[in-house]
Amino acid sequence: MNLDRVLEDAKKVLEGNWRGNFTIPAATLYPHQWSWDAAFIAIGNSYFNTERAIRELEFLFDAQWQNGMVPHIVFNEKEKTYFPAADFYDITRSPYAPKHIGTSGMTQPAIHAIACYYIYENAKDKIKAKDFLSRIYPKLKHFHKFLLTDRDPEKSGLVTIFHPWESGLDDSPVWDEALAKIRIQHTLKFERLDVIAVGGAKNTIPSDDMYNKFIYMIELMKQYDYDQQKMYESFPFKIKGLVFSSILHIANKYMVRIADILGEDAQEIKEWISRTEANFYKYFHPDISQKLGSTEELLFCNYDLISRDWIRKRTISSLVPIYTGLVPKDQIDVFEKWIAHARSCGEGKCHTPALPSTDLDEPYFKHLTYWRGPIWVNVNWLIWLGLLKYGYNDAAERIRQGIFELVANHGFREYYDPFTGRGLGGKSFSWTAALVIDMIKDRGIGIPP
Ligand code: 2M8
Repeated sequence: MNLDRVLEDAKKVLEGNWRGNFTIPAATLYPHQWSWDAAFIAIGNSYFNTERAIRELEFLFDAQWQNGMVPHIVFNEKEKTYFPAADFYDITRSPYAPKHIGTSGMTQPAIHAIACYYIYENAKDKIKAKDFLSRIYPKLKHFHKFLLTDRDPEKSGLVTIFHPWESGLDDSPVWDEALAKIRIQHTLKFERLDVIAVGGAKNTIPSDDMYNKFIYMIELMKQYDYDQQKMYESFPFKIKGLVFSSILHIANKYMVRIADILGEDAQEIKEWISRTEANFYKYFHPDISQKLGSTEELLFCNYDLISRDWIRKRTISSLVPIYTGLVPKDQIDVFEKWIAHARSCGEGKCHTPALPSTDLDEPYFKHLTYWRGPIWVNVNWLIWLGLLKYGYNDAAERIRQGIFELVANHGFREYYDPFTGRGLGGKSFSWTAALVIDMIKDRGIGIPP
């Protein structure tokens, strides 16, 4: 495989999606700036375009809410191909929302501190990069504090999400039961523009049922005027997010590194880290009396704060915590076996060793549908880094090569059919390109501390 060519093609994807201040995830389908996409994209750009990577994150954080929330979408008002747009969110209802630009009213995983550290590490001009760090650091801290106060009144060190979109793994089977309990009180009239953007391939995007709930939940957030405290009291969807909390834990570790570079006191961040360490198992391991991973049901699970129960679904979310480094050494072998199992279940059916988003044996697995089965590069990237951290270099390399094979043969797509490798969803997809750049460069910057 010619990785030099893959690298050049990946750069071209990022170049093509650059819009002057930010990078779109993919043309037509996602014409605005998305929060965690921006962080992944900045990681890719950090290798060859420091300024652009910095601009990407500064533009995003300019839209930060006064309560610290970084919105999951920053809208480009000229673009009309995406629904729901700024007018639908109507963030003017919140006193904390920015006035100069339209944003969504929810957030997404906090990968940004990690991206900022990449920018510093890869920058040739360290003075400029340090200047950037000093500008962004208080904003990052404000964001993390929002997540660990407004979204964690329990002081668990783990983040509560109010909408599946906040997880980033939109229609994952993980949310099915929680969504089923939400009753749509009045039907909203809207047109699904994503159907048009994927050329009518309805089986590759979330079902209408799910999508109607997603939109209805935004309507509900508006009824709360996006008031986080009130939402915490009675919003009908409240889940301690496993992937979100895993990422935040590592982002806090990178915050300590950034604080060291800047000579800042990291005491508060270290306290957040200790909180997460103390509670991760309590919230996310369904039966502490039994060993993690002794069955697949005993892997990590998201925790539903409303039903007060673990969400026992076999999806890639359960495997992502290898990225946190919180799996004890004596249980990590078993954990790694489940990672291999997720790939090979349905023996020989998978096209490459990259992991599908849902276990192939489950009735809710769908090989073409968004986060219900296809392979996504960003979650594979997290697991790749987690495996490297624990020294499972061969297993990590299999995933890396699997991803290379997908992009080399099927292009930089949003997601891939695990059976055939066929590319699905958005074309020339930015985070796929950005994270492939990181996997090719393989400098170890992202191996969690
Ligand atoms: C997908 O989510 C958006 C809603 O935020 C959508 O379906 O319209 C998800 O894959 C999410 O993780 C991603 O950030 C976004 C843009 O790539 O698309």
